[in-house]
Amino acid sequence: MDKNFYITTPIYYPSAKPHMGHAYSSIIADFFARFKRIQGYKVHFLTGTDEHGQKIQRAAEKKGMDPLTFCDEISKTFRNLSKTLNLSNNDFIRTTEKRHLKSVQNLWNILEKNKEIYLSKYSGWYSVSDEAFYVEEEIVDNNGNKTAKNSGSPVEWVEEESYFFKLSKWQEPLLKFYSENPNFILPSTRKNEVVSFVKSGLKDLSVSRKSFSWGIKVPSNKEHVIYVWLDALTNYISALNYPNQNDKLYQEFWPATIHLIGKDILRFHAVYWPAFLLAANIPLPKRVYGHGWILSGEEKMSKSKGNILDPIEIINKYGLDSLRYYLVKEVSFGNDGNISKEKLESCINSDLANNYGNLCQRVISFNEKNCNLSIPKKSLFNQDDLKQLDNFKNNFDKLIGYIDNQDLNSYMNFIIESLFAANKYFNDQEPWKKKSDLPRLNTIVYVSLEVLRKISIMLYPVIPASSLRVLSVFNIKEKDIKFESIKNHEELEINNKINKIDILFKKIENHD
Ligand code: ME8
Repeated sequence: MDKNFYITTPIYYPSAKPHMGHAYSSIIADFFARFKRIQGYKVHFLTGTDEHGQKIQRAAEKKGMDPLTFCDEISKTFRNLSKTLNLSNNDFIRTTEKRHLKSVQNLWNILEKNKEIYLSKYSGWYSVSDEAFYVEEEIVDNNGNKTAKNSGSPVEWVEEESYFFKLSKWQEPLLKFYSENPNFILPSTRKNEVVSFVKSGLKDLSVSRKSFSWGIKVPSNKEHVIYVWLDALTNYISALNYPNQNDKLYQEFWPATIHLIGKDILRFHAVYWPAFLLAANIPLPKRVYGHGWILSGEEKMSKSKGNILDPIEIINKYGLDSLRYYLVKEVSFGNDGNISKEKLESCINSDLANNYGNLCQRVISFNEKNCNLSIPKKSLFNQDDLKQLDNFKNNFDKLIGYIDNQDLNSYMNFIIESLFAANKYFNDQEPWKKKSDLPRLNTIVYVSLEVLRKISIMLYPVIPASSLRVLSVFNIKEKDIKFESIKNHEELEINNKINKIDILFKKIENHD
């Protein structure tokens, strides 16, 4: 079995500070990376910033800065956000780095050598905000203001000499690839959009620009800079030291297991990127998952719309794990989702404080009073006990399947139901009435602690810091977490000491 797992986020434009949408993609990618690590995989998790192109050049000009200084500054805020979000990324790539430049120019040379690129002239619509070319049918005219239909971004007319990539030639091979690899594009509703776009006919793609200079130069013609998407997409292999295909990282992790992106950039990842790779004889990634948008009201949250919710502000007020939990659990993965302070507060109260926090607090304080903060000596498990414990073992393969199919919501529902069941079990068993039957009291506490351990392991990818706090009750360290261990009923060693824990999640009493 392939035990390597390579996951990437989009590399974000440092044209403005990061917002909740960026945090969302990164947190979800982190969830998968952490899950796969505790499942025993060797994981490479990449994120970074996409720093070339006209959009960045203009943003820098607006601030009166040279583009690199501008990028240095804002890229740093994305790097800091990775830390604030407690991302476990192995690398952070910037497209202004030398390793990337070398990789992009090499890919370009191969495409040119393979006669996949030719010089001609582009005339058509271009959106600087999307860094995308559009055909007439993709444009709407609102009283003379022309915008792209799908994104609403303004477009401008461009006419200039340009290199073209022979995208049209790859239409049939791409369709064949999609049909042979039905899970390459997910969710499947989005796959249908891509397939019909490709079926409707692919035109050759302009892959260089001449009218500005902020980018990677075409090696054979320094008047042109390479189209920012050809530049940006290559980050996924330049971070693995491409063009050195014998490099250990490249060998271990290419092709990528999953490119996690927002649905706005699916065409670039599911059409252009595989076409570039096919043309250069490089293996294709295994999956592209286009998740939905975080909306602000009914609209996409975006820098250009100015309706952003600052993740830092939310984290400062509610804590990181509350935000991580909300985004993983409350957004139906693959679809658009909403975040508001009210919804976040109600989620913190019902799931984190009243369910997880409550189980943790009551079992540990009961243990303190009755079992002297140690793992009690259990006796034989009865049917009620086994029902709690077996649940994890019996559903183990199903849970792994949820993750491998990116069915986050089923995974989360399982956790929530298990938490309810564990709280109910503790209530129904009434260990406080069993003081004259210590073997039974001890067994109930043992089972409850085991379930708390299992659920905390399941929650590790979602809320790593809080999960680690609970696991530290049992002296379990991060490096020792094994997902597989949720199958075992007797991991906790009798008589081992356990540690007390402060309130995990405070209930939010009233709005301000
Ligand atoms: O497109 N909801 O960068 P970008 C959910 N540099 N996710 C959102 C979002 C929202 N409201 N807004 C942004 C680029 N995102 C290119 C990518 S990759 C080779 C180059 C997330 O800064 C989502 O993942 O505009 C989306 O695809 C990405 O940020 C776009 O970030």
